[in-house]
Amino acid sequence: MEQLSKGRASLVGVVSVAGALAAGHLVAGVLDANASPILAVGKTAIDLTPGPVKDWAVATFYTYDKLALFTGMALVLVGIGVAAGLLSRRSPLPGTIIAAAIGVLGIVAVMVRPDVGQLAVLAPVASLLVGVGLFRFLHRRAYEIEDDEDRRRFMKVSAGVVLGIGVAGGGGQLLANRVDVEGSRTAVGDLKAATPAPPIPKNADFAPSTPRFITSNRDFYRIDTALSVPKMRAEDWVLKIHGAVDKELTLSYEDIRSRPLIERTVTLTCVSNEVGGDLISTSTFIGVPLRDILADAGVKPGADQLFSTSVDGFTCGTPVADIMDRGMLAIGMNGEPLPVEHGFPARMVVPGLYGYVSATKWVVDMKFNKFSDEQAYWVPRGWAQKGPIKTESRIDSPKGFDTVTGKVTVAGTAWAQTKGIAKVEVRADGGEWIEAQLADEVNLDTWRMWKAELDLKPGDHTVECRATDRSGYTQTDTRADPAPDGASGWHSMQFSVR
Ligand SMILES: Nc1nc2c(c(=O)[nH]1)N[C@H]1C(S)=C(S)[C@@H](COP(=O)(O)O)O[C@H]1N2
Ligand SMILES: [Mo]
Repeated sequence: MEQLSKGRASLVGVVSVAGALAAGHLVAGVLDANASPILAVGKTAIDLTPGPVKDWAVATFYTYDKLALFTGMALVLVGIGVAAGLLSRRSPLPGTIIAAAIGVLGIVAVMVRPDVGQLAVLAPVASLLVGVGLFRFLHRRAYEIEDDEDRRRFMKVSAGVVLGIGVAGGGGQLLANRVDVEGSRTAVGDLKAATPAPPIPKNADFAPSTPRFITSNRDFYRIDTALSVPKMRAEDWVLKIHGAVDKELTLSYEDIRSRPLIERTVTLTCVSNEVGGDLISTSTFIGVPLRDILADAGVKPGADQLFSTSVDGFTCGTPVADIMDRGMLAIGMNGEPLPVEHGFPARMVVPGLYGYVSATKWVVDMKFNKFSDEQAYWVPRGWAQKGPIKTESRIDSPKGFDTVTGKVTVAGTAWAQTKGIAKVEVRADGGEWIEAQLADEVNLDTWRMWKAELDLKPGDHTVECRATDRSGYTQTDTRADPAPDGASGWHSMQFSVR
């Protein structure tokens, strides 16, 4: 045969790419789930994504940006497979070189990750060997086709290989999931605080015009760079506290759980939240004040940053003053152990600071140093080193472009964590500001719901809101994008009255 048909050449390329990934995924499943070349390539892609693209992805897909990432990766990989095949219609050499080059990239991608052990490099090595071997094997089979008999045999062999890929990939996935983190959560059981949070008053929200005051664990917003949720059992968790301290500490889950637990109702907010966005939720967290734990370590006076690291290598820099004032090591949310996506076994919570500078999930390492010594994950990516939450408010109803009849109740949410909300005002069509009625205040670290009745004539209207916090500051109308230190501006909503 002179050269392979385009279809057969593409098939050889795509099947080889799939085989390489499946082999790596299987080996990673045995050794270390985080070493899977699929995850390593994806995580490296996330880490290298320029800030604005990442913001756009978060804004567009919210937490589904991972699905988009995987879909994009799949399309790119199929494209590479097709290209490798088409370039190799006469000789297997171009495809072999491409397969080897991608394999080497995979090895590098795994080696530069801080969160995988040294053996993990065997996963992309398996990918490289299987990718190159499979490509050459299938290419030869395809090249040797001379009659219908050969053709049938080639299709059979290809089908067998695809089946093998499915088994290897699925097996790798099963092995990766064998860490029984849900079993560990169940074994922890319900968490009871020695010092419970005061009960939430019935008039703390205006649901269904506003969200419920407490967000259920299932509905709590989720933002993280983790492609696959880190799976760590409580019994395997250790927290290391070191750096500028008098005494290094290594704490187990039991060490934390056996302390007198406290409960605090806190509203968490993401710095990526747009004006009017929903990357904000409220929960009653259970845990231990960090101040108490750190008393045993003795933080040296020169340290101004708590540099924390999660089991998957995310890092976060928090001012020591805020940690000592109100930082918490949380192990539970709303009476349950933390859900796995929200940081089981343990995370940090510091009211008043955006999540990226305060709320490390799956936290395993706390180091004390100076802000000038070391930058945490988002800082070199264009976000501010300090991230206090801005006083903001949001209209929750009516929804945009709703048609309402009769008197209009405008309702929403306002927040100014650590300061508290003193007043919310609403105005229609640029007219007079009207003071809204506030729901019961729960504490200064949580959001506060509001509502106002407006008498509006039939037709189209635009309503705006603005909050004033207890320090006397009224939220600015100056619009700012989320980057570098949080969005600002008045939220507005357009709707019609009939
Ligand atoms: N390990 C880890 N912790 C993390 C992050 C992350 O990417 N990895 N993201 C932070 C950000 S940006 C926010 S807003 C909060 C969100 O916490 P949640 O997902 O529980 O709502 O987690 C913080 N903690
Ligand atoms: Mo965030």
